[in-house]
Amino acid sequence: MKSKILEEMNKQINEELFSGYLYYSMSAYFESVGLPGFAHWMRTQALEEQEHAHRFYNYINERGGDVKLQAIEAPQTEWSSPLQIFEAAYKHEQHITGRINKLVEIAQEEKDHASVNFLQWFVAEQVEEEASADEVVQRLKLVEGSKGGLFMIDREMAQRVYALNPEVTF
Ligand code: OFO
Repeated sequence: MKSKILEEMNKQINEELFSGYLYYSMSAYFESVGLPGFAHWMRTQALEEQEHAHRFYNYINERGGDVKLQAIEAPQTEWSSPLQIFEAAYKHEQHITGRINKLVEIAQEEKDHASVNFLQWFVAEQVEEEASADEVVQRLKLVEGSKGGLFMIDREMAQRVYALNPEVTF
């Protein structure tokens, strides 16, 4: 692998692990305000982010590059409402989409077709990541001010199931 794409993929491992750390922090906040379903949803999301980081880890190793882990930034720990949290999660996913697009552009510039191909999974995944955060934003807006509505969504959020994608080997 050329050094620029290798450096940016190593940075992406950090970005994905930070995403997981942020969602884990959001989960802790939901626990602290008595919304266990939202907390569970966020912990599931944190596990998915670990899987995303691991996809890059595996890919770099397969290509003969060296994985170099960097310090993970401390995440925010306080928010003012569930809506504010999901708006922040949506904004964060837009940032990650920007990162993935940048990686694709670098791989294209370097004519690294294998990396362009590898990154397509993430291009599609980011559409889902943004959509799922935005869907919760819209639902929370609909029930704003209604505790009953919030608890109803909390119960639904508790149903999320994490299934490790079989194509990712740990
Ligand atoms: Fe890894 O997709 Fe969210 O951040």
